[in-house]
Amino acid sequence: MKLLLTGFEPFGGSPINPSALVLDRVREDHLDHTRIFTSVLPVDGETAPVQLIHKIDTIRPDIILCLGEAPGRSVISIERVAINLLDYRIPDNANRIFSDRPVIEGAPAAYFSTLPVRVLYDALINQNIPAELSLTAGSYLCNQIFFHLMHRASVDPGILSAGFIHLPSLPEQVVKRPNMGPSMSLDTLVNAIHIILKVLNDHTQDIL
Ligand code: PCA
Repeated sequence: MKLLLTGFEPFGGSPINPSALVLDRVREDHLDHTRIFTSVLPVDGETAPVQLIHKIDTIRPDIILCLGEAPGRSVISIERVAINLLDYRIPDNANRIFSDRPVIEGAPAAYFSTLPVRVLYDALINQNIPAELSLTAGSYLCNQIFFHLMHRASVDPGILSAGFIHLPSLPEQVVKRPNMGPSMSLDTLVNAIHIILKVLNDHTQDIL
């Protein structure tokens, strides 16, 4: 099997994005039945979906997991649902703001993740990693990419399992913010993604 794992470039004035840093640390993971491919997506509402779809077309992954940073969240958020809404609170890295418009005109209002979200949640909690099942990925780039992903997965029988997970900011990011807020260490995030990749490998093997 092939697993495509994506992260995002930094955005919103931060020089780093934990979702991109994690990719470097898990790329070499050895999974029994699965080869890992990684890609860092731009925080650009025009080019990010094009890059994602291009990667899917060239790699033809069986499993797709997209990661992003959720500043202000304290735990790993396993997203359940992508909504067909763009409503940026801050500009993207190309200085664009999209408000009150669909991600894809004429597409359904929402799609559910097809990752085994409860199994992933249980696996993290069992390893003492704080996690939640989240009902919103927001209305910015992460939700946008998640929606494009699930729209594609809805018509692509080659994609067995796909979804999105938000990561908290890193301690070195929040110490520079006025109110600081919650964070999680890179080692814990990497550990969480190791666990998630193993569960996805085993679970997808079981459903084949
Ligand atoms: N987080 C943003 C976009 C890129 C990222 O890592 C979001 O939650 O939409």
